[in-house]
Amino acid sequence: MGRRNLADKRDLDHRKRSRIKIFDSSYKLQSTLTGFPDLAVYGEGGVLDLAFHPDFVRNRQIYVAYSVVDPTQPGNHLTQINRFEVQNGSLTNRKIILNGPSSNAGTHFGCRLAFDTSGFLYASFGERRLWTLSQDPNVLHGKIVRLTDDGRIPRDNPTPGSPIFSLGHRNPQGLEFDPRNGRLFSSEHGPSGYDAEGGGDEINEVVRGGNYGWPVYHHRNNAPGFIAPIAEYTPAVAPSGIAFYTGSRIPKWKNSLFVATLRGQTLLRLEIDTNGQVTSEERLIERRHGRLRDVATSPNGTLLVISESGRLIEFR
Ligand SMILES: [Ca+2]
Repeated sequence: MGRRNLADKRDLDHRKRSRIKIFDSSYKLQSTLTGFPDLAVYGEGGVLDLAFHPDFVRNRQIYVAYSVVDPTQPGNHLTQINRFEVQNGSLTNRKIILNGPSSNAGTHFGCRLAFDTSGFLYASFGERRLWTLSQDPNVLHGKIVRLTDDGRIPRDNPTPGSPIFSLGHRNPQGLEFDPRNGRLFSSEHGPSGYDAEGGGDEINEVVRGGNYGWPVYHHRNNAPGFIAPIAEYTPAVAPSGIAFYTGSRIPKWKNSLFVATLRGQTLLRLEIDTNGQVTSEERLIERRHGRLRDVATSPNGTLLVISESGRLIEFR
């Protein structure tokens, strides 16, 4: 397949610069959205992810996860999910969908957003360096949550009255549904040395009510009642955004799960069978473009990768 480097054309890094850039299908900058109420860039925090409402074309709603000062805990920041309408190039009608985990640490925010085909919103939260809380069902540290599109708790969540869908996560920075069957997958950073031996980065299939072990079990350690990763990386690759390739331009990549890695500076391509098992793995563009932040299928059917420095790479 061909590959083109759009590096000098555009900076798509929306993560920490407090803006969302909108491009046309030929990657020409159309407009920029700014003005996130209460946004407080702090450590690894900032603008973390955005998701389009499944009915965006009609209702113009987007969801943006970003860090804000915790008004109830001086010195703390929390991850907040906000919904906006995009009207005339501006963000309007803000609604706070969820206040996520709070901490005074500047790390392990997560956070990724994804909608399932029934219109429920999922978000992945890191443990904000308060690792024992990943096992605490009363707080949102180290959890993946499931909400209605206006932030209510669905009646059929695993625990009635709780937004928690799964627990025992450390710092999940990738979240995506398999388009073939609706199974949910996440990427997650393993321990850094201060909290357990380093490495142990994970790709998980996220199931309802699942416990992914942190901080009790990590790497490939496991015990009954806990779910081991479907792929594990030691030494660490620092997995960030993930995406299933759903385009038609590169047929042999169809339905592969791609993982952008930061420390690994590589794009992983995993083939996952319909039982959620990894059957093959390939490493692409290793150490060619620095740290890779995110990956997506484009509306043109190509595969797009964005680097930490704002370089956009297109496979076509
Ligand atoms: Ca785990």
